[in-house]
Amino acid sequence: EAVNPQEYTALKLKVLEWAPKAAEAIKGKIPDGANVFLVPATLRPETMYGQTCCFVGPKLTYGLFKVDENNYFVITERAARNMAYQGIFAKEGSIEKAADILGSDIVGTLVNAPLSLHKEGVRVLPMDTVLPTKGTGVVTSVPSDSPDDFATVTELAKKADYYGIQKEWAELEIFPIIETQSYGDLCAPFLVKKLKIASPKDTKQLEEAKELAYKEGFYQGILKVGDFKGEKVEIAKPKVRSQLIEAGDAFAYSE
Ligand code: A2H
Repeated sequence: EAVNPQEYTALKLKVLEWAPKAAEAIKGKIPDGANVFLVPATLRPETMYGQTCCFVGPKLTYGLFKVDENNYFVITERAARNMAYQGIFAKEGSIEKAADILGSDIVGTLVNAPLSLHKEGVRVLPMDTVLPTKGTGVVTSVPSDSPDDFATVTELAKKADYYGIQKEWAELEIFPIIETQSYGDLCAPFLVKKLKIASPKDTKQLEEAKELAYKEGFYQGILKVGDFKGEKVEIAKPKVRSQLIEAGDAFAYSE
């Protein structure tokens, strides 16, 4: 890891409406009217059109970290420490935590997902396989192009009661966003079916699906939506990333 730093795109998903328990946890801890963002780290900024929800680890603890007077991020403390040395917070080198929030308490929160075709916002949902040691501990879900994400939303919709969510939160329409030669325009659902992946616990097949989807999408994919529609993913990827960063909806984050 130290040899090969990973350059992520950190996306700012603004909280529109808190789940009740999260609202309780942050009550009185930040100024009235301050903006709060959930901040997933992604390697595929060109897929952000396809966001249908945002995952947190239900058992993980997140912090509400101050960026500046009016803006706060919900991320792991580990990610906040890294960000403090990357010029992301107003106060270089130090972090200021306003509150702790348990992942499961954030579930149900409505957030705005930049570029997503779901303009009404997407819900925060639980994903058991979120690693606390990678990225920000927040993962934006693109089930059209990520086999992990597709397997998880399928599982959540199937067992909505068990996961304590509303079924429709996991069933937002999955729009095709990238055309590929080998797997059609819904790469992840295609591969999950082809490799007979039944649940997020099929980690070995998911690893294979992820590899296939990543290679095919990156090297053969063509964007079907957005300002760079018709362009190869390889070419469009940095353009989508720059556009998000220039709009103030994302920033570079590395670890
Ligand atoms: B990717 P790498 Cl469409 N735990 O974003 C588990 N997974 C995490 C994570 C964490 N703490 N933090 C980030 N990730 C996911 C989009 C995407 C991603 C697509 C296709 C493949 C893909 C939408 N989800 O990743 O180990 C995030 O999901 C497959 C490589 O640092 C992030 O990019 O290489 C990716 O894993 C980072 O994984």
